[in-house]
Amino acid sequence: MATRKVNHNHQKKIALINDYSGFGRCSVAVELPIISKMKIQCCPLPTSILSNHTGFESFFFEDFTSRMQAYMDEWKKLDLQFTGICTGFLGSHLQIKVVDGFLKTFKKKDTIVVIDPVMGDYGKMYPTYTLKTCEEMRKLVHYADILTPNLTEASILTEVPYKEDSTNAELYEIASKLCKMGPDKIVITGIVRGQYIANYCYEKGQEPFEIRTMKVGTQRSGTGDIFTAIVVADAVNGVPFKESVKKASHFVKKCIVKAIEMDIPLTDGVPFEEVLSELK
Ligand code: PXL
Repeated sequence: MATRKVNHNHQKKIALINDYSGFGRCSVAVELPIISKMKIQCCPLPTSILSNHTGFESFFFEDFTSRMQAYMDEWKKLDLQFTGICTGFLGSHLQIKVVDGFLKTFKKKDTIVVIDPVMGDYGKMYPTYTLKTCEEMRKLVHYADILTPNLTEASILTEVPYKEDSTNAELYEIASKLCKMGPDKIVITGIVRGQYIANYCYEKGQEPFEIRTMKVGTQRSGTGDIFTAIVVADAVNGVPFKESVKKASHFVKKCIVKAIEMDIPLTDGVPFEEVLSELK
């Protein structure tokens, strides 16, 4: 007797490849609730498990690289089809290779791939990053439809020296170089412009634009992950890029304002739970 195959693909879903940090509100811990709130099923593939993120003095860390293939194989057996795939913090060049395999297997013609090339900040690479990891990350960028680097990451990827006060002409040059590497849409995040924070947006064949929000307080962990989660969920929901970047910037600002109001330590991320119901 032939068995009827169950179809697990009646709802849009996003595969989320990122670390699981139990405290500090970053990566999967913030992206999953945001994607759910935006009415998309979220399927996390953990890259590592941490008690709390690396911005704290001490943390427990377990690398998941050697388990990822077996985990992916089960998803293959279930014939899961993803409308979106989103990648974040990747710990080693070996892990990037595994993610490359995931994209080869699960990226279909209509899958939207968003890559947040988490590599560094303030002009410096994170200590876990090596030249080899950067090289592998450059290869991964090739799969992206949307790329969400900060200025440090955009500079590392394009090998353009980091300049905090890059002009729009310089940002255009960096973004067009990134576009030639694969993605059609790029948003370079967190550019300090006096009392504003700007996101420089580049869309292939269109006039670039900048979305500015008033700078409040200092940067906090996890805000980049919130930003990327909104961008990927909106892309899957068919929201235009400009509208989506605007929404993400304003939501992040709202979360930071709430964090200041509640006197949340800088390490602890932002209390997005307090304002999540306002996210559409
Ligand atoms: O939000 C970026 C991030 C993600 N994952 C881990 C981190 C950080 C930033 O510190 O430590 C584990």
